[in-house]
Amino acid sequence: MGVVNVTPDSFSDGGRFFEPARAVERGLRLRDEGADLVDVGGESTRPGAQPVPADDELHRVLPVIEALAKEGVAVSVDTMKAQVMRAAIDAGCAVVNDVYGFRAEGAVDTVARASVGLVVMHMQGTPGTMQKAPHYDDVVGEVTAFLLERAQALETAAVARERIALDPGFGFGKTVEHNKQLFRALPQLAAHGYPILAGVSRKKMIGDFTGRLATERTAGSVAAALMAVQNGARIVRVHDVKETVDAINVWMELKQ
Ligand code: HH2
Repeated sequence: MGVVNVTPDSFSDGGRFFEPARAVERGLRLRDEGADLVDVGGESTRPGAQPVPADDELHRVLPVIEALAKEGVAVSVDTMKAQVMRAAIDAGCAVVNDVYGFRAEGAVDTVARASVGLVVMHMQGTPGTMQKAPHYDDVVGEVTAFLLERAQALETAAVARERIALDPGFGFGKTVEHNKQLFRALPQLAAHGYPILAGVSRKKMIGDFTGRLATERTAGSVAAALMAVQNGARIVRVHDVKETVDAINVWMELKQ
């Protein structure tokens, strides 16, 4: 999954793809570099980010989704809002990626009526406050229980199990230690049978391990994506598609 942030303030590429034409160009390029899915978002969820009104978010993402879908690109929309989900589905997106785990009012009903794929992510708190003091008694147990509960809520609303992927939400209300524990527990999470998505690309954790700025974290991010796949992730959400695809292809050829 390649990332296209149609935002002025995303943490690693804010402003670079805010113009619709540049966002579309970016999406096409990521597809050509080997992304099976292009994730279009209009609201930054970086720590401290402020919410964006639904109308503004729609104005940002809809033209980009429409143009990419018309070009045959499989598009996911990265949103927490039912209104945006509905419009994005009508505009041709194939997957709804919700960092809020379909807890917003109307979200479950909206996606239950469609046939798109769904990514359920775990977040403790909200982007505005989530990194202030993340706390868990048992991070792996609590995140797993949350994800299974949300998958169950979708299935109760008649969403087929095959449509659902789960994501522990690296960096969303988690310390580096929480992220490490979740990363090592990916095989256990995958054992529940849902495809797992992992998003670690350019995140603070990579910066902590390498001492690099967000724009210089490609090699660290590729290493983490490759390890996520080895730990059972079926989808990796990345900014650097070409490098990640190369790494995964080399690993697939050389592994036993
Ligand atoms: N991370 C970000 C955004 N959306 N979705 C899923 N499913 N998993 C993630 O880990 C994830 C996500 C944050 O990254 P980015 O989009 O680059 O930054 P920003 O939120 O600042 O736009």
